[in-house]
Amino acid sequence: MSDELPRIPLQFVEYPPDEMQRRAVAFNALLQRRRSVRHFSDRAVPRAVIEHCLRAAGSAPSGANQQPWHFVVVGDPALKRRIREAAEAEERAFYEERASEEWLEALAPLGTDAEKPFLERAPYLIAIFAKRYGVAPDGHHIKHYYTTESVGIATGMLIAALHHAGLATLTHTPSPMGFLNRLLERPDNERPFLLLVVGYPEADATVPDIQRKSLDEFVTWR
Ligand code: IYR
Repeated sequence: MSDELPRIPLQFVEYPPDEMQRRAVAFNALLQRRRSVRHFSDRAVPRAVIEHCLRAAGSAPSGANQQPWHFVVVGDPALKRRIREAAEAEERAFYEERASEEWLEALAPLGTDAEKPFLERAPYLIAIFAKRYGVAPDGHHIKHYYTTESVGIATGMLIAALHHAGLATLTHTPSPMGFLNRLLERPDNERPFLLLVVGYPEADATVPDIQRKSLDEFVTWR
């Protein structure tokens, strides 16, 4: 007996070249407006929008289609507060002791510090976990392939979907993030990958005046 799945027709949409060009230009313009935001409003965000963006993220390609991710959406104020407290404790240790001079110098232009009020203020925190291995119903472990790549792609798609929907995000990586397993009651096979802060920006939010590399700085054609 073959383990191969039945096959179905591909649902592919082809655009004429001029429309393809317009779409590529428009999508780039959209993504170029995305910025990591650190000043969040406490305005509520419709849960259904988050759900659709998560569905989009869940469509990401993954190693052997194992979809080795789990997303915990935190809207509960008490839980957000506990996450903030735990994250700030790690961040204080990072900024005061753990970070090398070189790392602190790299971060200095961004003006970040150990204070993370946005973790309480933003309406949603999405904790993203990478499943290092799967667990079958009988308890045996299922090896996962390309877990980091897969979860990274899904996270990128989630960030793009949220931005496209009109929401601001911040990729936050308190290090280490083990406290997320404890606070969010996630099992040992799940490794915290990233904490995504989601909401509207504060009306007077500012961002550092960064520059993005130009195409010829990061692309080679052969
Ligand atoms: N996790 C810390 C430090 C930090 C590290 C990098 I690399 C950044 O791009 C930004 C911050 C923090 O969140 O402040």
